[in-house]
Amino acid sequence: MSLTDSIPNNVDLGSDKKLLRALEKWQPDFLKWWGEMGPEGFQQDQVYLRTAISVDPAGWAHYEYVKMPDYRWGIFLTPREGERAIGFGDNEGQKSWDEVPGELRGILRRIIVTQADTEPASVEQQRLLGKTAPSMYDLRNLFQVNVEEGRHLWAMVHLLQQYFGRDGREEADSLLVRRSGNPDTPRILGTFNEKTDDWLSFFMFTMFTDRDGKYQLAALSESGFDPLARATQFMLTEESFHLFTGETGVERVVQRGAELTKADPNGDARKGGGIDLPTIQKWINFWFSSAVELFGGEISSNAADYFATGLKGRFREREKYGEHRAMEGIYTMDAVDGGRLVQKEVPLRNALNEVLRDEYVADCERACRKWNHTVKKTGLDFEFKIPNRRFNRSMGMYAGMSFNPAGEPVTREQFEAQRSDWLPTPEDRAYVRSLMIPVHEKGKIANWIAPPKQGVDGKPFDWEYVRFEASAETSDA
Ligand code: BYC
Ligand code: FE
Ligand code: FE
Repeated sequence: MSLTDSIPNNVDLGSDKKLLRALEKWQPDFLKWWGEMGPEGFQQDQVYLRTAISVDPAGWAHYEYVKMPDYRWGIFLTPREGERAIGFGDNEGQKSWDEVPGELRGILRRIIVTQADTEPASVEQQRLLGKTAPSMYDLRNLFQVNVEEGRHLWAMVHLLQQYFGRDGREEADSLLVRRSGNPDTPRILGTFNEKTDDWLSFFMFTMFTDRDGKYQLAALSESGFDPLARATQFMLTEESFHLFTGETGVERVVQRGAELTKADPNGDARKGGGIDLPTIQKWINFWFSSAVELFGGEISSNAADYFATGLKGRFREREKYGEHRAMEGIYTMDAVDGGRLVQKEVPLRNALNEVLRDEYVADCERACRKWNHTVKKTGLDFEFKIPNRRFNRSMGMYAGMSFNPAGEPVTREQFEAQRSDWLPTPEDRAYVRSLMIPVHEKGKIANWIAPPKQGVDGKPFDWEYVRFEASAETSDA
């Protein structure tokens, strides 16, 4: 199969010889990386996966059994609707760019590289999880997320190779060299170097970290650099499944944890082999506080520049806002001044990271209300809370001070004294890890999690989502 056949695309790859050559050179390195850093084991098994094959909203993907290394990582840009103008910032109303404007080359490359870097990072973080999947359905969903993050890397590498010449090709190579958690060559953003080695963490990651992805991609889908806007729009189509995996995954752990709490005479879910709700809350506290860092500093001249130049807009900039310059506005935030919280007025353009973070926090709180509804239905009296954004920060304005989950200032000593109530302890992690015993048989599920309400692609939960070609020993080795 030629490369143009093996890469489904709508970017006319066949006729762009230079791009084709660059991708032909990069593809073997990508596959080598996938072999080394992608899911460990299962590479010879047939997984029932969705593959993007077109940009038609009614039928953009199809499902089939495929071995992961044979997955067809394609390149798709959402089609343009007529002439597009830059939607915001100082260049509002001018024609959007089909090529990179010389003066914006550096910052645009940086944004694309930062976005790109997260995609392989997440695959690396999740590479061992297949071995402990709680069900065949979850195993398949993990691999679906993994191959699509791989495709997101392709989407960004396409931009780097097509629009950034030799620099872009070098950046594309470096994306396969950095490694999540490696002290010498780490991934760029903090969260993407955290361990994600238990399934509760996987669900938290797809709930909270992939959700940062949704908001960042949405902001980039407003971009005046048209290829970036269209690439990220299409990535968002796939992203909703990742968020679904996280949000419903947490919900299923909550459901089971609540059931087992009710079932135990002393209300101890761990007695029945489940995850108790206070432990789930600690995982929420950890992963939410790690993910909110991804929005950057509260007061940011970078964010102001991205907006002013028309590279990165607000969430749903075109639909939600009537005024797209954001020159006059003032944003009032809780700032730290001499160890105290004070209200501070910030020019809106410098507060745009915070504006995006607001959207994100509201979305997380919506999901949390759903989890609480699930708990309530079991008759248990317990409420989850999304911690305040100031809690447990190591970057930005709040980093130098300590706050409790409600966002109130506490001393460093108070924080340390209560750390084990708020964040996972080594014992909590060991307990959760002890539950991570693989259940790979069709229709079966681990005891610590409830089954999903339905399966994937109209199939039942009890369906063969993975056909193990190799012997069980080999695939589990
Ligand atoms: N870790 O003005 P500041 C996804 C750096 S997730 C480490 O505060 P800025 C996905 C920053 O680079 C979405 N460093 O921040 C999810 C700067 O460095 P310099 C990924 C950090 O630049 C799951 C300095 O601190 N996409 O897709 O406004 C699975 C101060 O900068 C961090 C994007 O992020 C951090 N957390 O905002 C798979 C979109 N935060 O200049 C995929 C592209 C900040 O001092 N990125 N720094 O060297 C951006 O738009 C911006 O880079 C950020 C940072 C919003 C991330
Ligand atoms: Fe992604
Ligand atoms: Fe994702």
